[in-house]
Amino acid sequence: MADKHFNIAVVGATGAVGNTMLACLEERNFPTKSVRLLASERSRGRSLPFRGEQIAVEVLDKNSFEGVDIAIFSAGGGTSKEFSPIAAAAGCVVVDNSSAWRMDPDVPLVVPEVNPHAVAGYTKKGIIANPNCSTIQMVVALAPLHKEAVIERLVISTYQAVSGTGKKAVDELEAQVKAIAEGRPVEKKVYPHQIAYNCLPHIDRFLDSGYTFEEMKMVNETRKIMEDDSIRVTATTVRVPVFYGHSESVNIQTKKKLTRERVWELLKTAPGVRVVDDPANNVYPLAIEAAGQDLTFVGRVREDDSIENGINMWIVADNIRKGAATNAVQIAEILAEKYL
Ligand code: 25A
Ligand code: L14
Repeated sequence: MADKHFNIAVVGATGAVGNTMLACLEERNFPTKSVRLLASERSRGRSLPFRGEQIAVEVLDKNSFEGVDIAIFSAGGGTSKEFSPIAAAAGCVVVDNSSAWRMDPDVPLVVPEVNPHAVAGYTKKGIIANPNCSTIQMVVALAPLHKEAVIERLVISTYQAVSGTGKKAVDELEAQVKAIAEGRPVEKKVYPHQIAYNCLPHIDRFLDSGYTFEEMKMVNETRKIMEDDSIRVTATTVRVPVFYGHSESVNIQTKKKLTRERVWELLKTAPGVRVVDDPANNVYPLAIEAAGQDLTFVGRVREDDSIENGINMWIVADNIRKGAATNAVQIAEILAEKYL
């Protein structure tokens, strides 16, 4: 792609994820010709820095995509549902971070370390979906194990940071911690319960089954990205008072036996993974250390002798970076290098 350069639009540029998308485009030296920043009416008049320049934020409308090659969306499901088809009709390829298109059979759901070939399917609707943050980091770590030993079942518990809900939730946790320290009453607007010094077994809406949408994303998206509908998955997703970085405890049952040493070996050469696993020295992945990084960190690898061919591990990544912005920019890189 040495001489090809692209007109890029970032929709939801002023949000937590949108902002980080700009940082990723800059850090990774994405070959941009121009960058257009789009957001809602609330952001009118703002500008954001990109490569040493201030770029004015424009209010998103149906004419925003003229001349744009790739539009990266992170403005929520409603905005994506309405504007992705408009952007695609204007001839640009959409990389969408919302949940709106992920399970559409005509929209590829891509994690570049796992199923980069799926990008080719973008031609059907002009849209590529970026998976849910918890799913992305998990499949990065699981794909090499699945390839070697065939994963049959996953039992997942997550410990998810408030930044997944956006800036307003980061502000809420901060304000609650401060209020408690100063002996003032706790105010809650974003979550139905106090999140400071608490754990909420509740992410996204509840379904009649008793599961949450977030839990079902982990079931359905994992199968779609790993291209194997036979993998059985059950998840409990939990919000914890952490600002950045999702942690996950994953119990894995495989068809073929994997030893702890073999898992380490497979993960040490896996793209996008860093093994952090020296428990004797108190070394294991931590959310505060993953924050700001693009890799997925894996540790606490153990054989689970309570089942046949079981492995336990602890998987941590920055939910705003690998869980959202980094993964979306990596998809745009594949488009730029191979398809546009
Ligand atoms: O549908 P989903 O997938 O479930 O996603 C829902 C929400 O989740 C976040 C994202 O929030 C999204 O809105 N999100 C999605 N995927 C995520 C992921 N993988 C994810 N978060 C983490 N990981 P967000 O806060 O990060 O970003 C929101 C951005 O979208 C812009 N936006 C919203 N509606 C829009 C729109 N842009 C165009 N058209 C629309 N209709 C939004 O811009 C933001 O950039 P903004 O202008 O609405 O907000 C700009 C500034 O204003 C502050 N603000 C927000 N709400 C209010 C507010 N200020 C005052 N009052 C408010 N009510 C914000 O802090 C921001 O700085
Ligand atoms: O990408 O943590 O589907 O509140 C929706 C809810 C991202 C995170 C998605 C949260 C998400 C989110």
